[in-house]
Amino acid sequence: MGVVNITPDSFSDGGEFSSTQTAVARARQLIDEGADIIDLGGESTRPGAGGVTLDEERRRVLPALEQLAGGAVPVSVDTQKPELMREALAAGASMINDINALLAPGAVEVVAASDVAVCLMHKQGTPADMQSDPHYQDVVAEVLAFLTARVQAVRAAGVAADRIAADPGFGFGKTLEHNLELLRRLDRFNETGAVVMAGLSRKSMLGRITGRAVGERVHASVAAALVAVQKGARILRVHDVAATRDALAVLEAVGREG
Ligand code: HH2
Repeated sequence: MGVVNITPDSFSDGGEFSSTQTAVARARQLIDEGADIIDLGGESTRPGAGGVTLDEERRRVLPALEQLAGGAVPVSVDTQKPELMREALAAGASMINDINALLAPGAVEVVAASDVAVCLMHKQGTPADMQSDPHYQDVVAEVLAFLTARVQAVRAAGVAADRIAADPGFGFGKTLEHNLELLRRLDRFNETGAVVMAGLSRKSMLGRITGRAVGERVHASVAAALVAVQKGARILRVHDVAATRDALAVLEAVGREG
């Protein structure tokens, strides 16, 4: 899954693709590099982010979606807002990626009334406050329990398990040690019955490990992506598609024997 943030303030690519034209061009570049899904986002959820209005998010996302929907690969929309989910589905989105796990009133119903895929992500707190003091007794058990309950709730509303991805939400209300523990045990998230998705690309945990600024985290991101796949992730949310593709090609070639 190649990420395109149509925002002025995303931590990883803020401002680079904030017009419809640059966002669509970026999406097409990521498709050429081998992305199987494009994830369009119009709201930064970086630590400390304040959120955007529905009108502003709609203005950022829908024009690019309209140009990309029905093209070479399915388009996912990264939003927490049920109203935008509904409009995105009408405009041809194939997936809803919700860092709030469809907890907003009406969100489950919007997805259930469609036939698209959905990603349910865990976070502790909100982007505005989530990194102030993340706290867990047992991070893997708590995130797993949350995602299992959300997968069950969405399935109960009529969404088949093979339409659902579950994502532990690296960096969303987690310390470096919490993130590492989740990555070590990522295979456990298959217990949710959903496809496991992971977003580690360019995140600050990689900056903490390597000492590198956000624009210099490609190698660390690729290493993290390979670990995630080996631990069972089936969808990788990444900014650097070509580099990740090459690494996955090596992994697949090694695994092909037998
Ligand atoms: N991470 C970000 C945003 N959306 N969705 C899922 N499912 N998993 C993630 O890990 C995830 C996500 C944050 O990264 P990015 O979009 O690059 O930055 P920003 O939120 O600042 O736009």
